[in-house]
Amino acid sequence: MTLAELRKKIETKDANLAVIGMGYVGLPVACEFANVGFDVLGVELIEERVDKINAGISPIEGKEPGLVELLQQSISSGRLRATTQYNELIDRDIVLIDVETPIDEYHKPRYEALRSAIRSLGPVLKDGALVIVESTVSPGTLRDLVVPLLEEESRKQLNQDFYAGNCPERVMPGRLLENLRSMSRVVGGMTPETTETMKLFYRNVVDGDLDVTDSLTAELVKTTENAYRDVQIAFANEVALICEAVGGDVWKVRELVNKVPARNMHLPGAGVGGHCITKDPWLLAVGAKDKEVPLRLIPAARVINDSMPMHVFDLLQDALEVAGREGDDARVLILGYAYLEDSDDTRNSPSQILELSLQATGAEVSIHDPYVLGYHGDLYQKARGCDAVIIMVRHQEYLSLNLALLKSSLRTPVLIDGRHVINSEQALEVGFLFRGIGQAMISSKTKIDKN
Ligand code: SAJ
Repeated sequence: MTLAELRKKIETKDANLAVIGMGYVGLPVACEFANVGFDVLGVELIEERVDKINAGISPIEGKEPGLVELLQQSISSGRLRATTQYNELIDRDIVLIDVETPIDEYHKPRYEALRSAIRSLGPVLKDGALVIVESTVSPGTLRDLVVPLLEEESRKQLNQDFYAGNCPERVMPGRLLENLRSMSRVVGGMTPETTETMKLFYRNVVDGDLDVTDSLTAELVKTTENAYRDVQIAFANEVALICEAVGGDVWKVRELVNKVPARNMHLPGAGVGGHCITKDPWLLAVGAKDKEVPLRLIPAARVINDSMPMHVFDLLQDALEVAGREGDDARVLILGYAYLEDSDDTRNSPSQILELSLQATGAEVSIHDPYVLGYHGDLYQKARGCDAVIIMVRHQEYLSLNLALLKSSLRTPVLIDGRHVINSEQALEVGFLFRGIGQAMISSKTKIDKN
């Protein structure tokens, strides 16, 4: 099949597709294309997940507006089906690859899932098929890994017997469908004609801009857009540390800095979690490192952001010392275990690092999070008898804390604010020993009354 023939089949929606990897990215994509009339085969290794999908049950935790209904429509219309069997891909015109691409402790990409998907796809790859990598990969991966492996496993030639490109995902947990439809996408084929064919295909589900370019640029854009955010957050965090040291208030500083045109100082905080911002800067860096490019800023930003949970730990230890409560017999309540406000997603959460560090000192740690299973409950009850409360996530519920009630519940009134939720003056008026990221150290002579 030529690309011209494939474009005709896309226009009449006779082109069928497969989505390899039915997770946060693959499932919504499969549902969206099925919903606009394409025949979609979802390929997934985990049998239990396949069964759930075929029964119209979403395997994704957390609230995803519209996803369950869309999945049920797609399954009942017969346009979406899931399987564990790669040999069913034999008739697929378009194959989307949405598998995980994590990094290891040495910040190297782990492409096992990607390689395994390609090795299974190769032998059954249809003549003239279009393979699109949506997973986030380091720049050059399609050219240097995906295509050569696919040619070897399929015994086919790129741009003769099959076509390939990148269209990096831009989804966000909690807004999977909304982002998929509205966010612009970068469409990068290995040839301009492949790119045009991909654009025609994605126009069926994406209302946002489809920015056409080449495959390498698409890989660079995706990893750069997240590395940019990580560096910006690290800058804000470093300014916060300076403000603490010199007696300033980083929130006031940020407000006034951002009044200056072309300034966009991000939010300092208790750390950077999630599976995008923590990983993509390393994916961007790895390509350059192999070429001996002296990378200093991007790795440094990761180090700064990864250090912030321990900075919160230090603020707590300082406050406990002033309060005369040693770390090893302290009882601490962490407010917020997800990595992001009003989310239940705990991947790479800064709170997990803080919890482990506190437990290592012998402190007794309890956790409250209205979204994360196992940590629900009345936070004032949980605060009873504690020596400190630490706010790690800006969940809606924490924006209206009853400070007087919270203080009366505590054994020692220490309040650490990792996300600028609390007005420090109010905290002091109520009698807390307060420490906030980016806010001046309250004088250690602050008089406090222990309950
Ligand atoms: N964070 C800060 N300061 C900030 C912004 C975020 O400390 O100024 C922290 C958050 O608390 C969180 C982490 O960084 O722990 C990540 O927050 P995020 O808002 O970047 O959320 P993510 O990780 O879900 O990032 C996604 C990304 N979207 C995609 O990859 C498609 C990212 O590119 C988006 O910029 C981001 O959402 C967004 O804008 O919402």
